Amino acid sequence: MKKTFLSTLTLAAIALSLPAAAQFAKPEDAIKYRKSAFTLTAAHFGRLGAMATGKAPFDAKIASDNADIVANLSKLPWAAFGEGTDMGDTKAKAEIWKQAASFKEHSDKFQAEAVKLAAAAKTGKEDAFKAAFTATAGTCKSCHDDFRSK
Ligand code: ASC
Repeated sequence: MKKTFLSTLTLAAIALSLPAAAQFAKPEDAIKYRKSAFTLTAAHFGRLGAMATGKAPFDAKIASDNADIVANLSKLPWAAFGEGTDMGDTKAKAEIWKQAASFKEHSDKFQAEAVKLAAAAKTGKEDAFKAAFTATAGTCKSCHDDFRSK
């Protein structure tokens, strides 16, 4: 009983410390993790994009729900760019590790804009949402331009 309680506490502590301390047994696990996070991000960002570009009608609730998800997902990939994860099934460029400070700036910018996008979506104002979407998409693009292979 006591043991079960302790391991529950341990598991809870581990879960709470994620993603900063995300542990990956193998480099390919880290690569799979970050690609999964980006795949989910693209899916939810795509739903926002459809509304921002008029391909779907603007719906404040849908925008807010998806933007919240993007803001949360935006925190996840970065802990999975550790040492030794530059090789394998990845489009990650060597510059990520060679220009680590710049990569961090880019990832911080995306996270900050994603939070602003979620706030803008919450206001229900379509113009504010569109402007924040464009700003966030710009951070995706500039990071991809510098740090992701085609
Ligand atoms: C998306 C998506 C990206 C970004 C980027 C923004 O919807 O999948 O990678 O937006 O195209 O410029």
